[in-house]
Amino acid sequence: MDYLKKLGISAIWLSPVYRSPNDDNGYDISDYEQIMAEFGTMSDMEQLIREAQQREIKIIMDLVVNHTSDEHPWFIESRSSKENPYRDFYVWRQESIGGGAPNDLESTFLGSAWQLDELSGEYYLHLFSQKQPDLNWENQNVRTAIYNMMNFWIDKGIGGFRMDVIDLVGKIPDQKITGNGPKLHDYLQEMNAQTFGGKDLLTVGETWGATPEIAKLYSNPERNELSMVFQFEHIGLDEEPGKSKWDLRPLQITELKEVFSKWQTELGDQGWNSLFWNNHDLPRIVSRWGNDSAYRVQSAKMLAISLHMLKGTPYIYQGEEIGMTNRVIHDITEVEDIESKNMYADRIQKGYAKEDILVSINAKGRDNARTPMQWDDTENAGFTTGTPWLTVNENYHEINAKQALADTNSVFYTYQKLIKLRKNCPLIVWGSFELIEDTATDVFAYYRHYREQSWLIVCNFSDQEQIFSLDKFAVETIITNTEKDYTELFDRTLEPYEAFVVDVSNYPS
Ligand code: TEU
Repeated sequence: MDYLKKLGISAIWLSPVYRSPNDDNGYDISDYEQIMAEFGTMSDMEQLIREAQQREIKIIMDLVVNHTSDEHPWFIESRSSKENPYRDFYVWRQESIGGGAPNDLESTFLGSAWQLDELSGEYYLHLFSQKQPDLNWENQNVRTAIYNMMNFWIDKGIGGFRMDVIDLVGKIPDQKITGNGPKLHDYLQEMNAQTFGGKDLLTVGETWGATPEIAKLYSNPERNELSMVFQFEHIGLDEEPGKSKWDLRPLQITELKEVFSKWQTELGDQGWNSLFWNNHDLPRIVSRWGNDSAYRVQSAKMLAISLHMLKGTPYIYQGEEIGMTNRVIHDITEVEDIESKNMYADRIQKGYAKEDILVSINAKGRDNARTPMQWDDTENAGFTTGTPWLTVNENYHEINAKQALADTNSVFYTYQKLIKLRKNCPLIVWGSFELIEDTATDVFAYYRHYREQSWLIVCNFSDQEQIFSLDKFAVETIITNTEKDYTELFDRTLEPYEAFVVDVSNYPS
């Protein structure tokens, strides 16, 4: 906690820590009001919240309410008979007229989204694993039970909620509508009124299907829904269009610039975005769009600067702040994640070569980023004296928090400085965004303008030198990943992954 305080963050989003049989790393909850035994007890949790409060850090809980575990008492009751009062807590349907599943909806983790329950002969819906039955949000009793549970946590002093796949809760499975269903925003307004509304709490919706227009529905303060959204448009840019996340193609920086620019400008004053490169579902950014060998430190800093100078609320995934890299896997037996395991089995069956599937998993698998935090160079990187869930990345001897803290040039201090700048500079929070279009393809350059102030941000996204030229002088260097002087901006050669931010305001003399 003191390490995070030193980094300067204001809140911690915890992935789910509730009781769970761990079919999907805690995203399958069997008791919302108990802590997973592996993590500790409720009194440990209360201590965590207290200790965080003392350091002015808020604890954001992961709210997973599209589905529960099939081991949740509600589901155990629900499947016990058609007459049970909890039957309608979940989405049960009869087989289709021709026999078999009610329709061809598919699970995110592959295969049919419908599972036959032998006892009643009916099918239940699971948009994720078979052990994650979907709750029936059309049932008012379900919504009330969820709001009561949220209030239980609010009363404990948490700082808000990250809402797992919240865009799915308005689904109409019979019409094959999953995301952005017609009642979604009514539900969120109801939730807001009955739980966090009017309180000093942060709420962020995980909304894979959000466009800027949809993001405004969630996050326009006048609508009383959420504080902000996670939208994922930039995240799919290295995938073959129309195929899956496993079908890879190289990232085009031009497209990345277009997507960022669109989100920076289109929300206007009517919505709020979050800023992130990676999370527990995504590969580590330095391995993905940076360079985790020769230019690890340089590219990690560049990626940090390019993102943290944008408008929105930045999120840092544990270890990103020290430039942690993807773990390399050599065989499917090293993988725990249900998504990768199911995809592997599916593709083997379809005749793909094992090596090709492993290339996809090493690029995009969720376990890439889920290895333990690298604290120091002792056994298990100082993370545990027990056996960790996943083995520690073997590079922990070189990359760890202790080493980063000792090196004033480390990635850590770039993040620390960026966080401090944001807290002190209204320009970063509120300034307007202007893309500079006339640059080399791999250079992302933009202005932020606020009142009479203008900052210029220039980032080289490639491992090659690039030319950047502007007929202007800078009055001050704000942050950079080099030792250079940036007064003169005309015809500059950028090093691989160079990044700098300078004040280019024309102050009245
Ligand atoms: O993720 C939503 C989701 O759709 C992911 O499965 C995502 O599609 C995938 O990781 C990208 O390939 C949330 C959680 O963040 C994830 O960890 C859970 O597995 C999922 O919901 C189910 O609760």
